[in-house]
Amino acid sequence: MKASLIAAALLLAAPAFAAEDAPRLYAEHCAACHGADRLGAIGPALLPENLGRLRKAEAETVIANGRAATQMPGHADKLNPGQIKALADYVFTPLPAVPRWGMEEIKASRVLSVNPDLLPAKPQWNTDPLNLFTVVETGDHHVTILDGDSFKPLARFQSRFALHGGAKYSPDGRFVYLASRDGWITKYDLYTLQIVAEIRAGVNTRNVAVSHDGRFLMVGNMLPHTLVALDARDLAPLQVIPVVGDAGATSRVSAVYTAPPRSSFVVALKDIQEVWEIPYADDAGPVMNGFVHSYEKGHEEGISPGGRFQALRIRIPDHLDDFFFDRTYERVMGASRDGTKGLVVDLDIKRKVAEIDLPGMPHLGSGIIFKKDGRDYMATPHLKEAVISVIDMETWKTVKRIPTLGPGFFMRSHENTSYAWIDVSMGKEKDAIQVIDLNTLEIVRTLRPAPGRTTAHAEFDRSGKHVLISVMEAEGELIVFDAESFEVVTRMPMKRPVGKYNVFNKITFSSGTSH
Ligand code: DHE
Repeated sequence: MKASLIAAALLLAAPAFAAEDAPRLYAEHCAACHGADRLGAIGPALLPENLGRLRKAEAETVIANGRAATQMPGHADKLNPGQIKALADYVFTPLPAVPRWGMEEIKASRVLSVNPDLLPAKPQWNTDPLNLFTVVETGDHHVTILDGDSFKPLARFQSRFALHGGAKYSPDGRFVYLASRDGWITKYDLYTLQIVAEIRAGVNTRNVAVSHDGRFLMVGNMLPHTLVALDARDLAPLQVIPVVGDAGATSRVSAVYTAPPRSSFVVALKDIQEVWEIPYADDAGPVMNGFVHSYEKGHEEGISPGGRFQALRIRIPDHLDDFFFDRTYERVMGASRDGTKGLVVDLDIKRKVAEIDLPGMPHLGSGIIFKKDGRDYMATPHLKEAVISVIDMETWKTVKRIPTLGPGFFMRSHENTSYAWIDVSMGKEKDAIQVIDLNTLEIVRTLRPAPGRTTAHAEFDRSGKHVLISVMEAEGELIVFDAESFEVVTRMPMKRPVGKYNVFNKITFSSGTSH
């Protein structure tokens, strides 16, 4: 047979995956995590406007091999190259209409369960209100409120689907705010153990920040490309801020955090090379030479020049997937997940002031600050490298790379300990927790409290005497360690407990934990 005939025969024999197969393949392999409507659920929204920096060829590689440091598995064993290509084409095809999620829709979604003005002034239980932990159990989408003295639960309630990111507290530690990947923000009262209000601020949400004065929440969305300001009292929406750069390019939000001494929210963006600062103090004064994009209360569409919250935009030479403040909150260390260099942006000088050697997907949001010989150092895990980087916060030089048993997600310490606890859950030795002596910068202990099971995310109690660790499995557990002897104190069964957040450590902005 001639070569051309063989080719034709092979072509006929190969299964044809026409575009119409893609919706079926999507429903079968993708919808459970990314939503039947492609608008995101546990996984992000899969729309051309949300795939950002990803190219179609890279999308095919991700579908085939999975994505490091996420819950995205590889599909090469289930799908052939034709099917993978059909799926990549499909997710790059625009939806006939992306649902609008503006002020009107946000407002209509709000559920106010309790009048915040009628809540009793004191806790309805008798334990240390500042040593509570909020524990997020994604196994069955519940939250446990745990007494950090007795390690007994005070309450357990159903949460929204797939909470992600740290629980955030009001400055007095009374209220906890939770964000779900599908846009819901929940306000929960720890004194009376009940939900106060809920609102859907986005279709696909990144995270939420609480102003240090307790008045405002700022929600960062992946879809639509907006920031949404809420009244912390009752979650009433105050303003929708479109995330728009030069020439009308819009962006997903990478993260929004509060900067207490600046009375502002600081925002990193996935698709635009800018950092935004949004002041919230009443006397914030005029916004300097930044561009103002705001969406005033009552405005339905477009960009208005006014609005309570205005964004000052700082141009930078990279996209930031996450960032970390120095102790003064004047400088932001940021990094793109696929880059090799981190950068330092000075929020006062309003430009990049240094570069940091940071390959291997640093997970900056999980970093800690600690003092050694009177100097501030920052330490961060990497999602793709078996190492903890230690960075001098004056020179911005990487002074040490501590080899670990594998890449990891989280790192924690506390003012009353000289140890930092890390997980190595992104590598093969998922069950190991390692302890670093911050004086010698050496690993001094490797613990395997649940052999063979994924173990991650440490958080200290208020005193720094105990460390809580998660066995992140469907039938998982929370394990409490003595922070000095490394002995197990107690264990509690939980349903995939992902994160736990101590009230005191969060509201005092402990340098050993995230804020
Ligand atoms: Fe997270 C916090 C980004 C995947 C569990 N994660 C955060 C924050 C960001 C972030 C920006 C800080 C938000 C905050 O607290 O305000 N996470 C990302 C990603 O980009 C990444 C790699 C991919 C993605 O899916 O978006 C990712 N994260 C995961 C997971 O797969 C984890 C392990 C399990 C899950 O349920 O999603 C996970 N992320 C967490 C946790 C925190 C978090 C537990 C809060 C840590 C803390 O102590 O504050």
